[in-house]
Amino acid sequence: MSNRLNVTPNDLSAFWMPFTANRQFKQAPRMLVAAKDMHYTTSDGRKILDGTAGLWCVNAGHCRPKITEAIQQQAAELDYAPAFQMGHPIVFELANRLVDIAPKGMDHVFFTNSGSESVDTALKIALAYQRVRGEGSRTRLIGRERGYHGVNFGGISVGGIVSNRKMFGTLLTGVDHMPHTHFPDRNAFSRGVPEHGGDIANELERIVALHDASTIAAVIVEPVAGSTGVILPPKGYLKRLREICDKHGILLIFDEVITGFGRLGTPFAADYFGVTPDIITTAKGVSNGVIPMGAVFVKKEIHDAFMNGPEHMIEFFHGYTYSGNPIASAAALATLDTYKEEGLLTRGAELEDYWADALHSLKGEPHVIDIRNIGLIGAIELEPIAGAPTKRAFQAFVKAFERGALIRTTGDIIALSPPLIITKGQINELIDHVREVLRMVD
Ligand code: PXG
Repeated sequence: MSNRLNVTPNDLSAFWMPFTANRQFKQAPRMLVAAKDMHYTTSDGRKILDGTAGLWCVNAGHCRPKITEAIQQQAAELDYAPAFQMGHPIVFELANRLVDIAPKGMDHVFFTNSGSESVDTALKIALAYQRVRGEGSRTRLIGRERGYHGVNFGGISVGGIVSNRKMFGTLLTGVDHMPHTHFPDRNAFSRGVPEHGGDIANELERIVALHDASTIAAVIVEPVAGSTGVILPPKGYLKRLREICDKHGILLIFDEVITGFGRLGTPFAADYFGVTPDIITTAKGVSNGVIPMGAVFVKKEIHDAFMNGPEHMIEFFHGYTYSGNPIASAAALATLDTYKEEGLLTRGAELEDYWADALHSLKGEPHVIDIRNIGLIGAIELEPIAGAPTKRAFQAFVKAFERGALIRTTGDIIALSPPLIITKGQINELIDHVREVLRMVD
């Protein structure tokens, strides 16, 4: 184990931390120095049960031997290979392996290094595809209120979380947003997919009528929205979006950065809902979060539409220095092996009922106004403290960490998304921590 284990840095000021209350954190830092399977170890030597798979990414659990070894070996053998006009075998093998588990028809993969890059890549593929097929007037992109599609300019333009957008100017032009699908008045304490509100998908027809289909390239949604506080698609919603997109020649993009790779108990959310989009964005679980990687899955027709023109010409002017990086590719292959050997891409289905029962046992605890679940995702929504939104949930987060559990909060919502290796005993332990914490907070 690293000799850094017990060293606490004494100057925290240089690192400007992402999505963090920097001044508050630096007064009382929460430092993780090691991890194994379901647990982190803190700098003061405490074990923390990981209720969030890191940030929704460590689906196979921490420091899994196969993945660690693959990275070590690859780093010693071929560290980096240019990604443009050159190749290395392992990334081709990875693309094939990914296509094997992807929904039928998603036959091609474009590699990126994060969810944000996957989203911007997908939006660019959609725009360019409409152009290469002779529909160049289709330049509009449609997102959704409360959507999260990463932090790059394309992603925040189609995204719908106001604090992620308001500081950054006019963003992309020609973007519109569908309404979100959160109806707590009708759907509170639903188990799984909520019953009410699926017809809100018809708002897409209104947007099409406003702009005309001939101006719209693509619609992007998270099949299950995570970052905004776990919002589920009501019954029939995604199927209806698919129908409307088909009717109007609009591409449908599923942002599966958190739902991809087993989170719902199926390899992808597209499998869970029986709705196949035209493009799927992924990251996180593709490499178990261990090394940055993202993968955009594309239908054959879309890919093939680019394979025209002179053969010496680059077909798509897009890519990253690290697209399909050898070490990330090795990590992803070992991740897929681990998922397969341990049945992790479908383990969520076996645990879904147990998980739902455990979560919903929190009904009636102080401050709880809604509980939502799907696959191995759970959300507990708290009544905000009057005049101090987010404070109660943040208190819960800090107290849970002190007690030995990592949970995630957004607004006044606690979101849970443990590694897919979690045991029933650990589910009980996690939920008991949350129960105790709810009884402690203001
Ligand atoms: N799309 C979706 C649907 C995401 O959830 C991204 C894109 C961006 O991925 P990158 O790799 O660029 O961060 C995400 C990321 C949380 C949380 O606690 C969620 C994400 C990231 C960090 C925290 O909900 N999702």
